[in-house]
Order: sequence, then structure tokens, then C-alpha cells
Amino acid sequence: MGFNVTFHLSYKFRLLFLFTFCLTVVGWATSNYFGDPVREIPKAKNLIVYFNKSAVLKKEEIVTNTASVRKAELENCPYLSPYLRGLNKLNFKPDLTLEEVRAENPNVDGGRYRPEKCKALQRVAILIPHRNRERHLMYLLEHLHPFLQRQQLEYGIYVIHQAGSKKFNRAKLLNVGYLEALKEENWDCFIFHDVDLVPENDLNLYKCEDQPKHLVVGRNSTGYRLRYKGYFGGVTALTREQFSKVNGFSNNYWGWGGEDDDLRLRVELQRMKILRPLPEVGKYTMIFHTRDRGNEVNVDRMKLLHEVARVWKTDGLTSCSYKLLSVEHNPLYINITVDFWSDP
Ligand code: UDH
Ligand code: MN
Repeated sequence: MGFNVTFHLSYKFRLLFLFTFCLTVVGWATSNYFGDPVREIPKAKNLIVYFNKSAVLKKEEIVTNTASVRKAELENCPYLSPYLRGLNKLNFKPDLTLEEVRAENPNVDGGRYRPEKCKALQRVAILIPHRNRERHLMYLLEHLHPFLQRQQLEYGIYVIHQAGSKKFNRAKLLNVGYLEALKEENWDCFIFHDVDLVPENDLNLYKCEDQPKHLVVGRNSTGYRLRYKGYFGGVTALTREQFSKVNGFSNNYWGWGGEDDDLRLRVELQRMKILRPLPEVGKYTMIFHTRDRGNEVNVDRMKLLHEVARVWKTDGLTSCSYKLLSVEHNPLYINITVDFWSDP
């Protein structure tokens, strides 16, 4: 009997509990509909954001997965890009800013780019010796980025900046550019590029051939004619191997002139031949400038040119010492700053 009463009581109690519980649940559930709408909206929003987040995450996973698959399976880009336009009249807007150039090139990341839809035929490092030519650099970047993208190249633009105000050394800066660029990518091809020469024709391909290539056949300032027979300055293209075979540039040309002829002699000593595009293709506009302070004519250049055959093996990439001050990945180019004057 005692057992029965306890059972009975506990049964009633359980019924009451169930009833109260149901009321609470119904109350809570309806409060979602009848409660303060302003308070409820963030809840719903959070829920949507949460679902979206997980959906986005999933999407990203899919994208990265297919991207890695795609990277392995990407077909080679065609020998001639379908985006080429040929000769183009250049226009240098006086009020252009670097910010605008940046906005026009959203696909460039830290000075580098690679085509999305195909595997580039070559990975190309553009090396630009630089000091105190910021406007020229801005115009070159403005034209070069879309130009190289139309050529479907994988590329990086390196600006090698000489610190201080002592004599400028274009050749040594380019050696530094080669050595430093190779630390972050095994580039196939190197384009040694004056900051003030802007290519007019995108059929002038910024890639390397089986022989060193000279890309500036003519510029506006010389009536688009080769400056002199054998001229090998302004813009040149050498593969990683071709440049290393000649031990790079000489490091001993301080001030203007001779270093490009020196490189030509090194190339010829290795029995390589210089290639050039057709005159219509190898056209450049040189942005007008006068001679820079710190880059006065090098009066020793003839003497140095007579020694190339004797010294090329010991003067070049293998002996290029420098003080690296910084490497910055700017949006549109990689800036390498060096000092040559604290060498022992
Ligand atoms: N450069 C600099 N800063 C300098 C000197 C040279 O950035 O202070 C770089 C730059 O990339 C330039 C390249 O080195 O394009 C070659 O130097 P340059 O443009 O002075 O050589 P170029 O042969 O002119 O074009 C020489 C003097 C021109 C005098 C014109 C008088 N008619
Ligand atoms: Mn110049």
C-alpha cells in the first residue's frame, strides 16, 4: 500500500512536471515569434552568417582543391598570346599617381603575376636599376604590367635601388637583382631594363631565347634606329644559364657607359649570338631626361673594355659583394635597396 501511495504521488508529480515543462517550451518557442523583433533579428542574422560562413569555407576548400588540381593540369599558354595588340601609341598622363596604377592592376600581388588560365611558357624576372627616377618608374610600371599580362607571362618586377649619392653602378645593381631574385624564385629568364624605356609594341616578347636577346632596336630619341652596331644596352633578355655563363655584368663600371658593351663582349667570348626583334617590333619611347647627378660619363670605360677577356671570370656575379639594406614587397614591384660603399 505504502508503495502504491508513493507511486501515485510521484506519478502526479511527474505529470505536473511534464505540464510545466511543456508550458515553458511553448512559451519559449512562441517568444521567438512574438518577442521583441529588434532583438530577434540579430539572432536570425547570426544564423545566416554562420551558415554562409560554413558555405564559404566549403566553397574555398573546393576552390583551393580544384586550383591545386588545375595548377598541375593547366595547359601551356600558346606560343603567341591571343591578347597581343601590336604597335601602340604611348600616352603619359601628367597627373598619374601610383595609386591609380595600383588600382588598374588588381591581379598583381607583391610585384608578381601569373596567368590564371594557362601555364606560362617562362617565368621572367624584370630587373630595373634605379635611383631618383620615381616618375619614370611609375610610367614604366603603368605600361609594363598590362603589357606583360597580355603576353601571358609569369613575372616579377624587381627595382634595385642604389642607396646614397655616390657614383651610380647600373651593372652591379643588375647583378644584385639577379642574385636576390633567384633567392625567392628559380626564374627562367631575366630582362635587364632601364627605367625610362617603355616598349611600344607588345609583339616584342619579354621572354628568353636560345641566345641572348637585345630588345631595343630603336627609340624615339634616336629616330628608332640602333644607336650603333653592336649596341647591347637599354633592355636585354638572358636566360638564367646564359647570364651565369658570362659571370653576369662587370662590377667595375662606375658612372655612365661601357657596362653594356662589356656584357656584349662577355656574350661573344662565350660564342653566343645576339638576337634582335624586327625594327617595327623593337620600338621604345624613352621618357625624356637629362644626365643624372652621380652618373657622369665613366672616363675609364675604354680601358675596362680592353680587359674583359682577361677579367670576366673573376669580375662578375662571383665577386659581387654588396650590403643589402632592404627587400620590400610593394604592391607593384619588389624593391631591393643596396649600398655598395660599406664593402671591406
Ligand atoms: N639610372 C637611375 N638613376 C640614375 C642614373 C641611372 O635610375 O641616377 C638608371 C635608370 O634605370 C636609367 C639607367 O640607369 O634608365 C641608364 O641611365 P641613363 O638613362 O641616364 O642613360 P642614358 O644613356 O642617358 O639614357 C645618358 C645621359 C643622357 C644625357 C642626355 C643629353 N642629351
Ligand atoms: Mn635613359
